[in-house]
Amino acid sequence: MIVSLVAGALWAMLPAYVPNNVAVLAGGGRPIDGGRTLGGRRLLGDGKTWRGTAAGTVAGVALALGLNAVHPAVAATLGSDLPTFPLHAAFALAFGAMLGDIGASLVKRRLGRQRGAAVPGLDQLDFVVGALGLAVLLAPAWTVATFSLPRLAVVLIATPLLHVTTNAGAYLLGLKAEPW
Ligand code: CTP
Ligand code: MG
Ligand code: K
Repeated sequence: MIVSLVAGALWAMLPAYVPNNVAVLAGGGRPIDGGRTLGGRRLLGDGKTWRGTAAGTVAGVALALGLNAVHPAVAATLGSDLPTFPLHAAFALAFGAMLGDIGASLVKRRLGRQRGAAVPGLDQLDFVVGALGLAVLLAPAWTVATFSLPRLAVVLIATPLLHVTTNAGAYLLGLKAEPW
């Protein structure tokens, strides 16, 4: 019961988890803000690039399509009500995750935090808010049906834990400049 609840919540969020990690691997090139500043500070900073954002979004959508393909087998094993991902929901989760992360950088720069500075809480949940927010806008019925309150609670508790461990791992592997 608890296993299928946690599995369902993480499965539903996977297309939102992958984009940020792919952006770390694929990032580089032209920053989205093109170097522009606001009040003497960068609008977003060099850590938010077109390439990272596009690659992260494509990866999240591709992952969702992959999950759709293996859905019958996995659902049979887990015996839970795992969702499949309509294309617009997949896009909303993946691109929304990127938008949430970009929004957080906008906020961090306004607060005077340099690129890479840690802002606990914001760093771990920005992409969840972005993903679920865009999903509610673009795929409202799917989102309400998929993210029951228990699943939402699991997402809010498990995501920061997963985020902290994957980023620490990426740092230890030399893929990321900071461990957060
Ligand atoms: N990245 C990217 N494009 C994005 C998000 C991330 O290219 N939309 C890449 C960048 O190389 C970035 C790295 O992934 O440096 C790590 O992402 P993140 O921790 O979100 O960025 P920071 O460099 O820490 O910058 P910020 O302080 O603005 O979050
Ligand atoms: Mg960072
Ligand atoms: K971030």
